[in-house]
Formats: sequence, C-alpha cells, structure tokens
Amino acid sequence: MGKNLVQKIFEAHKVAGELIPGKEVAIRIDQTLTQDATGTMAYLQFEAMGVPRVKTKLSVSYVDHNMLQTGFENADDHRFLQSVAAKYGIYFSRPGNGICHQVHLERFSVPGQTMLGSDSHTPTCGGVGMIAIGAGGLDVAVAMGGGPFYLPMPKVLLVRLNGRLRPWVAAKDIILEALRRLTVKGGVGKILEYGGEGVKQLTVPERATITNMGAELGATTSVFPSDEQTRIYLKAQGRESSWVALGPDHDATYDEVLEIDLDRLEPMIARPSSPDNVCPVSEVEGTKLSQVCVGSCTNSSFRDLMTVATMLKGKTVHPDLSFTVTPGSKQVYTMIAANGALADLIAAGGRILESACGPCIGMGQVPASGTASLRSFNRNFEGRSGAANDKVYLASPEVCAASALAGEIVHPKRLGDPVTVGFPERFILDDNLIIPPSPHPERVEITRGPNIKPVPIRGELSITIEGEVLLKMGDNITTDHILPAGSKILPLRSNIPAISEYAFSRVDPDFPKRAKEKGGGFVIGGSNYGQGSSREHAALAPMYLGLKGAIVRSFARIHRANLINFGILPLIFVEEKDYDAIGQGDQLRIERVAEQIRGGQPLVVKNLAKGTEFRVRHDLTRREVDILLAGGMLNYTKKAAA
Ligand code: MIC
Ligand code: SF4
Repeated sequence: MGKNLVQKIFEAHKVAGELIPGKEVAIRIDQTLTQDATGTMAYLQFEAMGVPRVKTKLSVSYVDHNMLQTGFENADDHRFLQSVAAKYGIYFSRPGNGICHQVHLERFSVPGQTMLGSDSHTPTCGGVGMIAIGAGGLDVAVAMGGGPFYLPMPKVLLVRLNGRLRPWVAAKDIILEALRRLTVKGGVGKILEYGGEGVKQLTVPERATITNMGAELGATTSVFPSDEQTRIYLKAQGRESSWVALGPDHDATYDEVLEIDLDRLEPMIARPSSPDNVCPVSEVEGTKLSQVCVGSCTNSSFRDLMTVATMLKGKTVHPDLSFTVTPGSKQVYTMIAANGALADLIAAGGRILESACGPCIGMGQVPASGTASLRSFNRNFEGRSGAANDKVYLASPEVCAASALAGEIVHPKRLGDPVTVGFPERFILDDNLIIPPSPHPERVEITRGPNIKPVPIRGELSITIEGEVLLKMGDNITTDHILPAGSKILPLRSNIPAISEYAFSRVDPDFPKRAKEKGGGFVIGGSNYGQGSSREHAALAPMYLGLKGAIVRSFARIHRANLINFGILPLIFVEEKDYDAIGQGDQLRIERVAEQIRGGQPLVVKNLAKGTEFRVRHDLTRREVDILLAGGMLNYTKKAAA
C-alpha cells in the first residue's frame, strides 16, 4: 500500500511506537525554534537539565514577541537569550531580524526534516514539506537535549485543492474556508496534508500562510509536498542544495479527505471573535473600520507586502482609520525598501512597524474603544488586541488594503483588476543579524536580569487530592483567557510568581487571590479547553497558584501536554450531565489518585458540597502517567537520570 507524505517523514524519524492513529509514537527532532516569550522558560529548563550543548542538527532562538521596551525586563531577557544561545550551541536571531516563522522559512527550513518549536505557529515551515510542530517550552528543551518528541500518532487528513484561485482570491481564503468548514476543533488529533492540482499554483510563502493558520484548526501540523515551487523558493533563498522532491505515493491512502474547489472560492473573512467565525467578505461589506493592520507570521511575506504596496500606490488610506504595516523579516523589509514599495506604503499613510509580532500579540496598536479592526493575522480571540471588548476581523492582505482605502470592509474587486507580484529570482540575502554559537562556550557567562526567576517545580502527586472548584468555564477557552499576553503581562514571562497574578484574569480577575486563599483546587472547562498559543505559562502560573486538576469536556493538544509537564491532572468528564451539575465553589476530592490513574479506569470524584459522586476519565499514556506521578516532567527526567 502506498504511503502519504506524513507517513514517510514520520517513518524516517520514528524512534519508538507505532504509526497507528491514536497510538503513542516518538520521533527524532532535527531542528528546534524558540521565541523570546516562551524561550526564557525553555532555556531555564534546558539549563536545569545539565546538557552542555544542544544535540539537534539546528536550534535557533528568535527575539520577536517582547519588543516594546517599556521597562528593563524585555531587554534583560534578550541579553539572557543571547548568552544562552552562544553557550549552548544555538543560533541567535537578533531583535530586528524578524518574526521567527517567517525567518525560519526563509533561512533554515529543510524539506523532509522535523522541527519542534515553542510557538503554536511552528507549522508554518510545513510550507516547504517539513513536519514542524508547536509544543511547550519544556518539550522543546527536551528535544534540544536530544530527547525524542512523544505524541499520539495523528490521523492524516488530505486537503485536496481542485482547480485554480480566481482573481482577488488568496491563499488566506483557502485556510479561512477550511476553518469555516472544520471549525477551531476540526483539526485536533490530525495532520493536514495538502494535495491535488491546486497545490502547484501556490508559491511557498502562500503555502506557508495556509500551514501557519492550520494552528487555528487545532491541528498537530500541516504539510505541503516539496515540489518545483519549493525548489524555486529555496533557490531564490540561495539554498537550492537543501531541496529534495517529496510527496505521497500515487496510491497513498488517508484517514480523511476534505475537498476545496478553488475556482468557487471568494474572498473570506473571520468575524469577531474566533478564527472560525468565517463568512464571505461580501456579507460584511460596509462595516466601518478604525484600524487595518497588515503583518504577523501569517501574512507578511514579500508577496503580501508588495501586493498591498501596489494596491495603495499613489492613494491615501481613509482619514477615519489607522493603517499599520509590519514586514515579516529583515529580508522583506530590506527588499521593499530597496525597490521603493516602502516609500509607496509610507506615502499612502502606512504606519510602519518594526519586523516583529507587534499588534498580533497586543504589543501596541490597541484599537480604539468600541471600534472594529481588520487584520491580516491569524487570531482574533476576544481581548487579544489589548482592548477588552474588541471587534477584530481577519482577512487577506488584499481585503485589508482595499478596506484601508475605503474606511470600511470591502471586496477588493472594487479596485478593478487584481495586482500581480512577480516572484523574485533572488531574495536579498544577508544573515548578518543571525549570530552563530560561540566557538568557546566555556568562556560565555550567562547574563541574568533581576526579572528572571527560577522555574517553580511541583512535588510528587499526593495520595488524595482535594480542593474547591475555583472557576467554571464554557467551551473553546483559549490560553489567552488562561494567561493573557499584551504589553503589560508579556514582560513577566520569565517571572512565574509575578505573572501568576494574571492567571485567568480575563475570565475572573479575582482568580489568583481566591486560588491562594483556598490553597489551590480545580478548574472546570468545556470542550477544546486551552486552544491557541503554546505558552506553557498557562500551565505554570496556575500550577504555581496550586491548581491540581483541570476537569473538562475535551482538551486542545498543546495545553494538555503542558498540564502534564507541570503535574496538573488533565481529566475529562465521562458524562455530560456532570459538567452541568458541578458548580463553582464545590469541594471535590479524588482518593487513591495514583492507583486510580494507573488502573486506567475512570476515576471517582467526590463532590463533598453536594454529597454526590461522578466519574472522569483520562487518556494518558503510561509515560504520561509516570510524569504526572513524579510531579511533572522535570522531576520525571531527574528521576529517570538517577
Ligand atoms: C501567540 O500567537 O499566541 C504566541 C504569542 O505566538 C504564542 C506563544 C506565546 O504565548 O508566547 C503561540 O502561538 O504559541
Ligand atoms: Fe507572533 Fe502573532 Fe505569529 Fe504568534 S501569531 S508568532 S504573536 S505574529
């Protein structure tokens, strides 16, 4: 039987387990990527592991999230990261070099290799045929130390692209259509493999927009074949030698298939406040905008910015809105500066930001109160922009540019014929902002600012766990709810005691106080609990406040893994009615926890307040059970080493 591309890459990297959907498999990791907001924790944990030098083929540390230096904290973190990189054999991408995913695609991606990154949009590099997966910082630290990455083997979903995109319809519209049909839960436990005739038409940066936003489907990752388009891209990046042709066998089979007819697609838009709240742009035309932002790791390539610059050339953006542009990398920034497109953007009224995440993660550019913002980004979770009741729409750069001129959401066809941007034969190549690791690691001193605090560690799991239900929540709770970002909170990523004061603050600002008063307890969630970002702080901060277990309808993959890594029980309601019956403030008790978990049967939870009992299940592997019993991954690794 023929193999699909996912099976081929997994097979080449498998170190244990089976490639059967749902069964645990361990794969060797070739490359790792971190960014500064998750990287400090990842490297503190790597240091604690005592490995002298990374064992991967390539590890890169990026600085792109915490770029506003409103206090000393972010700059201190940058210096810490730079010294760690020099000492432990990691390439360091300096602030200003660009957004991790865009730069990694340009300068380091290799078809057929595996990558683990401490950022949920790591799948961007699936655009060249890598298996690139987002994970918590601790899992990335383990991979840097040479450990394999364990995951339940995902199902493989073939997304067959038929036909060709029509004028004004972009790659972004393909992934928005997938989100419309599959929702933010539709990709959980799956890898999306793209195929079909329509693939050939898409350049690598367009493919990367699609694999990037596959994260919003909850998918483990997304991957395109490595073909002629891939060769052309890598050649233009001066890296043709990294290219190999890779694809599925002609008789490959898949667990599921989704067909998308490109010639029937039209420009799409995600309405507030979920990336799957998608409809055709035509349905929301006329919505007044106070802000339009082009950029983020989804849509900030040379092609994207050239498209926008060409559409705006000689015109002025609408007087009632603010228009920001973020080039995804120094390469993109330099190229639009050299060819004059930057001047066109400035002349049209663009507010040009440095090459970084910026407004995507609430680092500045918070929209005006009660107004709508249109962005070319990937997430519009409520409050993520920095304003509590924000109204953020997501669409292609084409829709953004047309709407910036109109002052309201419009279909870009209003501007007449579509613009075409030629693919550069050669990108401007200069890696001067990427610092290789030191040849003399013994001479490198790690620089540690006062905001960098040690990683808290949980003790072994106790025999009985008991505590109050500290918070009850609904479906699709994101890690932005659990531990928000933004310019005030992001600088505390290296300081768990300080950042824990913001745990669940978006749901209930009294949570930290209550958790401390009650000595910890449980939280209750609905389905897809913990979707979104990979930030392990969403597990670390609650753990620090004494959270013992999260009982939910279902989990998002990365957050579930982070809970286990930090010794918090991830439990799932067996019966729907028990979710309804439980209330905030109820006192819960689970006895003989270790024994019950090992037994594999559903656990009995006593609701002492109501005098009732209910059952919860877990889907932990044996290894995960051992990690939990040890009180988290760091304890487990230490125990294993001893
Ligand atoms: C995000 O888009 O939410 C982030 C910020 O890039 C996160 C990582 C983080 O929280 O540091 C992600 O997607 O993993
Ligand atoms: Fe940065 Fe936004 Fe991409 Fe996250 S989604 S890596 S915050 S640009």
